[in-house]
Amino acid sequence: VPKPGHSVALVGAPLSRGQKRRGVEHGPGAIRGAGLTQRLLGLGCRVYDFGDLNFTQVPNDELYNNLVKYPRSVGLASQVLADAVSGAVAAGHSCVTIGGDHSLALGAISGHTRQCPHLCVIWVDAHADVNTPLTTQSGNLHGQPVSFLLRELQDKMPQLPGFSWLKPCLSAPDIVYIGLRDVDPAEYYILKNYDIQYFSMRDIDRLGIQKVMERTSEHLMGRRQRPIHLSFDIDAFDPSLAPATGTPVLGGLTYREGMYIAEEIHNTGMLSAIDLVEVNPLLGASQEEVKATASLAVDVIATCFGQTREGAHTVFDELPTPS
Ligand code: 4U7
Ligand code: MN
Ligand code: MN
Ligand code: MN
Repeated sequence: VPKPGHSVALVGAPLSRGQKRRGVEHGPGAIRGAGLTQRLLGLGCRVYDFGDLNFTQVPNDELYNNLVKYPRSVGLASQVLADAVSGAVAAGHSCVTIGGDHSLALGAISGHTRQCPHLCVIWVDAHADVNTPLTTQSGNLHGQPVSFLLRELQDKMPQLPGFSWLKPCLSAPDIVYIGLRDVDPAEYYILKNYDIQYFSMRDIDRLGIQKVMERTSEHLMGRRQRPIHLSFDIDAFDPSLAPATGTPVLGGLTYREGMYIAEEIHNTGMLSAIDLVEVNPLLGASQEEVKATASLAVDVIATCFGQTREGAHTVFDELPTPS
């Protein structure tokens, strides 16, 4: 008996003010252009494409503290996205947010927790994105979203213009990182001091991706099953596979490791929302590089919804017989 396919909401989030390179606002177009909807339909999913959200730039969006860029624009866009994700999950969909830069995750996760207060987060990234507005060296908000979400960090967070709507909604034990290989000193301090579980590329080298996924499940779901929010930064992959992205770092995930992560997340049966971020079609050296990066993003999402490497997910239940 075929299982009813997943009901998937697609939300385009062309947010780019969380970082300084032009082009990441075209990520949703590139990922759609790589055939995302068709692939999900082919897996038997019902797809509801909500189109791209309209993020208006806030005029006179001055630096916070002489450093943090576009706080009001990022804050407002995240608020709009939070409402969209919350609405999609409330309507019974699994919500896929296609970015856009990674600052959008603070809105997506915050909106998701309104419907699923006990969700957990798997953050796949070369970076920890847990700088606070007071520790960031770049001033870019895409390197800070996790700090806005963690309850334990709130006494270290200044009140940023544009963020008064946001309440911290995650605790340190609720998140696991996979793929880290470029962590700032203050971020390392936070990971260690607040006991945040992470699996760096070195850990993947030592343990293998299978044990990493086992331990991730054990850490997040050992006591009870809970909805998963997957926040997947395409720069987690090796730059040879995902060149069209703003902050590439050598030594990333292989294709097989990335697919294994997505397969295991699908196998939990608990996936509730995904962010797929940091695809920047203006940064590939060629059209081929842009296409490869966007279709890698589609492979991750399709695998999260049941595409397998060993055979079709859709049921084939009768062989033709000769008459
Ligand atoms: B991404 C960085 F300093 N840590 O804070 C920072 F190295 O969403 C990089 O993971 C952040 O791509 C990368 O700017 C943000 C930097
Ligand atoms: Mn990131
Ligand atoms: Mn990153
Ligand atoms: Mn399935």
